[in-house]
Amino acid sequence: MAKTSSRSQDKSAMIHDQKLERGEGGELHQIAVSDGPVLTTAQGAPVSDDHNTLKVGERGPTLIEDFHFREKIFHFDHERIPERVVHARGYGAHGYFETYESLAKYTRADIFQRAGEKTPAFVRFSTVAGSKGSFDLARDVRGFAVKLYTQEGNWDIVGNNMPVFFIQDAIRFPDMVHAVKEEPDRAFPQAQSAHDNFWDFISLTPESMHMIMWIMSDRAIPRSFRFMEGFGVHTFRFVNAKDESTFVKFHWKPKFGLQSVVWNEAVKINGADPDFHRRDLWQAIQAGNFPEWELRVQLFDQDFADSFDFDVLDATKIIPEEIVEPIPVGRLVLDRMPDNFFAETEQVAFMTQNVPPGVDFSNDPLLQGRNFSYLDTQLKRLGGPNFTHIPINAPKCPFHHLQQDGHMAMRNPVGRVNYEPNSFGEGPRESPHRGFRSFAEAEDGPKVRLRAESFADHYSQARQFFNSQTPPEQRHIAMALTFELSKVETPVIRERMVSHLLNIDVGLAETVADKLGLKQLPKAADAAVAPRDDLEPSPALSIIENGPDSFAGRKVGVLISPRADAALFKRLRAAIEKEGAVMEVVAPKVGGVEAADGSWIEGRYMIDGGPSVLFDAVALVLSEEGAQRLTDEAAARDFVADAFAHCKFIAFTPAAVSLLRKAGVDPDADEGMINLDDPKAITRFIESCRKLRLWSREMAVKL
Ligand code: HDD
Repeated sequence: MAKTSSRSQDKSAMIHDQKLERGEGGELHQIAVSDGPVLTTAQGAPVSDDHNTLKVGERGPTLIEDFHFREKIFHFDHERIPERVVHARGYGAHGYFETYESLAKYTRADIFQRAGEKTPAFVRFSTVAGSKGSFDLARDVRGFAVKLYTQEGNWDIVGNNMPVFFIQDAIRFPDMVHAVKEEPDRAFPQAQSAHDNFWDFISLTPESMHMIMWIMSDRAIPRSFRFMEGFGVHTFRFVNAKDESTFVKFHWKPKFGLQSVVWNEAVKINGADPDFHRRDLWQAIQAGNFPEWELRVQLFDQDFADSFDFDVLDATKIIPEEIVEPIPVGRLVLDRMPDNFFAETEQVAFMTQNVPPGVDFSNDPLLQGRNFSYLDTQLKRLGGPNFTHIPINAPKCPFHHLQQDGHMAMRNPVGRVNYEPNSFGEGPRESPHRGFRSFAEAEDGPKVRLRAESFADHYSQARQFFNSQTPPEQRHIAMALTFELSKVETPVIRERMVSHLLNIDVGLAETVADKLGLKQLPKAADAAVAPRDDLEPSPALSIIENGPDSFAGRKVGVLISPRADAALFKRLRAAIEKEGAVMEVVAPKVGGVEAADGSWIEGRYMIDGGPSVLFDAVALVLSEEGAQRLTDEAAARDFVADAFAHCKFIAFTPAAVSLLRKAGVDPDADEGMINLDDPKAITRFIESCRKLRLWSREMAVKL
């Protein structure tokens, strides 16, 4: 019997390849496909049949000779690379950095020499603890890693959306990460810090207390990557052409202001759309609404560092923006999604040690340790030392070095000379003038394993952070601590945490202790340095104080019913779009509804596929009959009840009152409930939405 077969001989195949094509009216048709490029093996051999392995007879054993099958499965078996040990789940985009003015006075970094210069950039946002397939709205730090392809080498600012960190010395990082990740015997919880191991480690690590305030705040549940800040965290150095150094801290400020969700919303978003942040970035960039951040730098000299209340080398401390004002130096715009997620976002390798001439490190012991870890991890993750040959990691400036061979070498030297010095006058040479020169800081001292005493105050800035929050934000911190600690099974760990909170804010400690059912308050934790209460609150630390001044970039979910008022719907859409926001329509059925005037209103979601947690504000454009029907649907009642409980602005047609009431929402509850019966109501709705949430409602709904 002949060993070859072809799909034309395939008796069981009933379905032919199909392709979608648009007809003249824009409608999609399926058509059969017969031509297109010929499928080949990776070696280029054309393939005759990709659906059937090579067998002896129709029902006989498969032959090992089937090289196409073996190559296909072999490659599939090796599709995965190890996920990042932290920051496994991430999403990236391309863009550019535009320099405002020359910073030559402070740094010789080429990127800061010429006003208006654009430098290509790639940014990857991430969560820290969860695996690659975890959900986006975990309570977690967000990674904010920026790769700038400068004319003098790649510069990576591998930062987070919080300006401080859990630990002061890199040697503690593996313990901290082990503690937060799923517990090793049971392999859960996934992407959560709400478990014993994490809080055990934290409660035994007072240096983490400032970071704990950040991570229990709404900073840990951002509404969008587009609405969060980024920070380089450490103190770095700028070095100018005269080899003079200035300390620098990097801050990324989102153009559209800060915004977070509330915890009850985050929990529901994770079910409704686990890819909420990814989808948001994708949609914004595809729609041409390019996210943007301003880079601001805090610059200070040794005298300031010596006089500052805390050690500038301690990554658990900030320098309040009110003390050293961040100066705007450029803007980062993200305007293109990767063509391929794996090739770019997964394989991108960020490394703190990637700095160009003019940028240098400080002695921050966390940064010094990171400078080892990031190179090391890429070898494991990307499988060899040639990961800079992967296009996303390659510099975009001219480069010449003498490194060669190794796994998957893609760029191989030509010619005879692969060493220097050499007598042939070939090959690259060092440039003492242009090359990277470390700042010549004088160092002298005994070798010790010690933590400097200047790192010993663990509570003062935690207290300052708490005192800088608005009342709703303070409540959210208390609720987050209560939630997290309620999941801790070991009572002594819960108590130990409350003993730390007593050093931060007694009211906070009391609220949490009460919710945790503690019979009495424990003693305050011993503090190496007494917590200070003379630090001025810093308004820059509040999200609510730093929100946007427009509703641009946000989303309104409009719940619509059959026989709705089409003219009102159109006016609403026009007003939302004029504000630079997006409207998405939620309808009782896939496809949309027929309005009262017979026109068709296209729907984006069915109600249970488009719950109100996906939107920043909602509008109910319902007919009497439509509203009546919806009162029977749990998803419709939840849509309304959740929007109200999450303090969102709700606009509604008078007919929607029956649904509101059935959902337990009083249509006259507060100024966040906007009845669309008066002609100016749409304007009032949009103006209200600029505030994002009606926080004064929060006490009434007891979130
Ligand atoms: Fe880290 C990844 C940010 C401390 C070791 N880190 C990683 C990423 C970000 C940060 C944003 C993801 C990069 C990407 O998208 O590929 N890490 C931070 C910040 C820290 C910090 C802001 C403190 C200020 N990290 C830190 C320490 C160590 C590491 C102290 C080890 C000593 N981090 C790593 C790593 C990762 C990483 C294991 C995992 C994957 C990778 O590097 O490429 O090397």
